Amino acid sequence: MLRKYGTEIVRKVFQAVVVLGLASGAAEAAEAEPDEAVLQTIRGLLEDADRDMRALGLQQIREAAPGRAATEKFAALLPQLEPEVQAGLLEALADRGDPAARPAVLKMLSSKEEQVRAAALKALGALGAVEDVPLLVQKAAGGLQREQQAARLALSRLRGEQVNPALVQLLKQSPTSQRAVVLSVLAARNARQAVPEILPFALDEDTAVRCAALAALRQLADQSHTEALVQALCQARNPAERLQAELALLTLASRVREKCTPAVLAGLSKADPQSRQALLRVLVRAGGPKTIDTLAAHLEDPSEAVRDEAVRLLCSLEDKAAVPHLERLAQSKSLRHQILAERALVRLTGKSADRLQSFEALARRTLQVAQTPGGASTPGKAAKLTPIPLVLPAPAFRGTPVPLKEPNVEKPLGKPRPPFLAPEGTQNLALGKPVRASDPAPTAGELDYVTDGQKEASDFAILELRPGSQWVQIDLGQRATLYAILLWHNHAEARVYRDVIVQVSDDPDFLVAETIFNNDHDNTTGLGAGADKGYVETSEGKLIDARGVQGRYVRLWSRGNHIDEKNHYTEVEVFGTIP
Ligand SMILES: [Ca+2]
Ligand SMILES: [Ca+2]
Repeated sequence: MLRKYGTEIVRKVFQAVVVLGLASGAAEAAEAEPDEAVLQTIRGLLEDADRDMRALGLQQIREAAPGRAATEKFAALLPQLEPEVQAGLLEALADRGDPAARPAVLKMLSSKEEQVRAAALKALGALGAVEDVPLLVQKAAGGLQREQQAARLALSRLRGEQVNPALVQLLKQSPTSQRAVVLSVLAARNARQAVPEILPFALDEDTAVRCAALAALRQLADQSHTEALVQALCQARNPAERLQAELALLTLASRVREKCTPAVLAGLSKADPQSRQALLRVLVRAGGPKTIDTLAAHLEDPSEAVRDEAVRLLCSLEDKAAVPHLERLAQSKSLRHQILAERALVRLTGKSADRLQSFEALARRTLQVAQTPGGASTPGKAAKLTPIPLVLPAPAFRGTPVPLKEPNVEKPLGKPRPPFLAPEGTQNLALGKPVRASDPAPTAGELDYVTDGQKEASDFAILELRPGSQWVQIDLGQRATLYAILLWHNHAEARVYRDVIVQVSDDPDFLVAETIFNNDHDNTTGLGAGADKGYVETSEGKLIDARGVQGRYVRLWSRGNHIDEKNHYTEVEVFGTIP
């Protein structure tokens, strides 16, 4: 291994190993005065031109020469080193974990080099004290991006019983610009005891603060805070905030189930139509015997939007007790309600799809006249084509084994996918957009995971829906021209998801829809047989050509995968332009 180095380096390594080896015996007495020869050797390694020699020196700082006196001598080297080595030494001192280095680390915060300042901020996470909280908050809210991230990380790691109380104190006193940071840090620190102090900020004057408080409460709240979250939902001043409040309530309902039902029902009687729709979704998530009766009562709601939502939710239940209500809806005057009810009855009771198909044919005739056609549009000749900007997650496995027994699966390309060209200005329109799913109570994860930009393979970042044919649906907020859809189910393993179908529509219930991908070759899902091939899940995701189709909603179906019956989503990106 040492062959690549010259004899000079071999000699230095040999010398260092001898000196450090001799020292390791004496170093047991932790507070002993450090061996001067050891310190000199380590210093020499840090100043060496060779990268591996410096790494050896840093390794020694992490592990060798214990004790406060040695820490102080190592820390005293900081001002004399090159910036890159300073950053490395700061990291090594943090790993060493001796707070004796703190004064020297604080001095590095005034370095001219951003990487050094960021490394010093990060090191304070291990070496800092409660006194550093205000400074770290200031840097996490101000500073350059790298410093902000480092300060945030340090705040989430800082130890000591006084840290959370200090953060709560700052929450009350700090300027508005810093409050959102303090709130997210309290959430990252899992500071449950801070919830009473966080709650009032869910109704703060400032939108960013309200959203940060709701995001923190999503993580920290328990059933006793349901009423406060319902109030925050009902008082939301814009769609983004209402979405945050709903997600906080949905996550809470997944955790505490029916225990949150009384507060949700109480809120429902006073809420405006938009909040009523959200609260009905929360109620279904919580489950319990009152769900069906409450939904049935809202079939007579004065607001048409709430009535539609009650129908959708009733039709999403896996509960035969809903069947009598569905049968009544199937006889109603609304074509939308008839179709939704028939779809649910086919799924729940196995009844024939004949009646459903005649309703859907009627919808195609009537709705397509009312709407502008949703078909593909060819971009104008002037449109310049350019590769769409893709950012791929890290691969979770090497190679792409193909499950041999799975029918209709394409062979992996065996090399990176070629760039996909689309008109200039094409971007991911799905990021942060609201998501709904056929399963109103996912087994794991949350709806916003589908469009939150996090696409690394992780069990903690996956939405998991019940078995059977299930879908997720993204609301782009307005009609768009779509060129590509990039999706990841669970790419931690080489799974093949079954019956993947992707549709685009202008209608939230897909009464009329354009299918842009379908590998259900034997029509199990009942949306028609598709000619597309199955594929093996990888970190590259599946890129589907949307061919310029227009629509506001994108719906993605699947029916389990070749390993288990579950339906997973890590991320969906929808590349397009707003006309
Ligand atoms: Ca995600
Ligand atoms: Ca099939």
